[in-house]
Amino acid sequence: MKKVLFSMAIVVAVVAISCKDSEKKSEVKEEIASGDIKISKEEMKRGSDIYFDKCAGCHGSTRKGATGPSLLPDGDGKFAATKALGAAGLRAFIENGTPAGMPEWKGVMSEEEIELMTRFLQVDPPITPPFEMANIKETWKVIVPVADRPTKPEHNRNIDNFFGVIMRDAGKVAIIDGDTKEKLAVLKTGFAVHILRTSASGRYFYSIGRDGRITMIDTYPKVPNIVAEVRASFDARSVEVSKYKGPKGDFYDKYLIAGGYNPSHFVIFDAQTLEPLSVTKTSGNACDGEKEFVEEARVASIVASHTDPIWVVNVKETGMVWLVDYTDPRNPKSTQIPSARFLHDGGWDATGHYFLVAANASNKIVVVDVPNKKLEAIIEVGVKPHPGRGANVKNKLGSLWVTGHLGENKLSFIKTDKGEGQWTVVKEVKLPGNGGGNLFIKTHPKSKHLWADRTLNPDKSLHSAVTVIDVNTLEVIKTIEMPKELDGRAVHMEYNKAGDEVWISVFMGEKSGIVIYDDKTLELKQIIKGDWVENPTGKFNMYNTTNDIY
Ligand code: DHE
Repeated sequence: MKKVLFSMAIVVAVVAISCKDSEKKSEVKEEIASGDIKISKEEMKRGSDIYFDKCAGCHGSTRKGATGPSLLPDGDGKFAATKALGAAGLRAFIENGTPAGMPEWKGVMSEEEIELMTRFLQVDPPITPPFEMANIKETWKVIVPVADRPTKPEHNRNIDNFFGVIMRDAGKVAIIDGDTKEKLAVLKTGFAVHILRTSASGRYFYSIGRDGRITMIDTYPKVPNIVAEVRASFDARSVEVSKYKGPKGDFYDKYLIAGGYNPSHFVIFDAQTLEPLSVTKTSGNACDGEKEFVEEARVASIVASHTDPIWVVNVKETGMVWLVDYTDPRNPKSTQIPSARFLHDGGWDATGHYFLVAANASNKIVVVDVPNKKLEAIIEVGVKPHPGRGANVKNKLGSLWVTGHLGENKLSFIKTDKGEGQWTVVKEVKLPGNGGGNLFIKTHPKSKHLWADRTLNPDKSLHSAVTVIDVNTLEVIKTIEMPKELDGRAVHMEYNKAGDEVWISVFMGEKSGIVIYDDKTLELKQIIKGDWVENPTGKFNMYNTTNDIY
């Protein structure tokens, strides 16, 4: 992990996770032999698990390539055949990485794992079994039926200021009272939870893991509990609720959508019970070039509109933004907007009219006019933009939406106001030191500060710190080292409801924890740590997540 060039690939590198308890992800063939290559059934299973954990994020679940090249025995006409590279060639790539952004795996993967992967990658990829409506239904469990759930909170706590915190490697989500900082529950949610979203009424947390498992957490009982579970796919990153209430109907807490990496589809559920209602495949023509048909078209971010009964579903490999109308969830109608490849994460501008999403492999931000269902703009930014949901600030330059970058040291401020300069980068800010590695930024309408992490920067002094920028002057005002009693990388900031505290995770080191800063004074307020705080990643404040405050 030294000297690596940063790209989305490294995200996978630094999050090397054991997948032992995950369910079967691919069918394992009998003994496989291809020329001189021999690999047993057990090795094939182990190779599939290593590939799922460390490689699939960039090279695609079926090895057909994504932000990284394909890894097929006979090539795909664009990239070299793995058989032609042979064990020595593959080993060179795995051990040393590439200038294009593949990280060095030597020292991260064991010698035995590297040797196995040089054989695994030379034989045909395992066949992924189907995962369709019938399979999804088999995984559906209602643990507390709706009729048995409390109709009002059984406590006097302030649910709006509850935080759901992901303990990624433990496969758990902690619910913390943001007012008192007490741990209320630590719930087993499944393999490597990726994100949480909250119900439109601000009552439930929904988690989605990299194994596609959705867990629904109720905050009304004295001790928050899991009330339903279902699995949407083998591999997933996004989940979102319906957030529209207006003349077209009341959809608060009605439907839920989950996006699949593998299979490439989205599934709509009843948001109260998690009963699956429909599955829609996202494979299709790419937005550019020769109208290439893309089978593995993974669903990246999904965000709900507050002004229309619509989810914005961003399909990575095709570069298509789907606007999915959920008024008929068993037969959803979609408008597909061609944009740019490869779509990843994004969020709303301050008006909630425009959705801005990173096309990270093409170094662009795509702007979609959601109510009018059309592409508004495509903006060139820096190398590998990674906004998270972005951040909205207002100053003398106007209303600005911000993205950071994985591959370059800069934050880009995009003007979103109508008039001159709209949809252009009006300011770029350099963070301290060199190299990219910024994953997330965050602000709050009541704050004068914008916070930025450097999680994937190789320099310890940068990845264990966060930088604070004044939103009026856009000057860097302070870089804050995480407290010495913790050890790891600082990742992902979240404000409390009042907008006067910032919570930051410290993970991937010897001593993890959650660090809370006073947003006005920038002084440390509290460290939340203990045996139950295991590699925390994303933190989601109930009120801010429900209302898309960032
Ligand atoms: Fe994430 C958001 C995909 C690695 C923590 N991540 C997202 C979203 C996508 C995504 C598509 C947007 C979801 C949405 O808004 O609907 N992330 C991926 C990957 O494919 C990738 C690169 C590699 C992988 O195989 O998972 C990846 N992500 C990471 C990490 O290494 C992080 C730091 C820790 C982890 O979970 O392994 C990480 N991703 C997060 C977090 C968010 C996220 C905390 C939500 C940010 C928010 O504020 O909304």
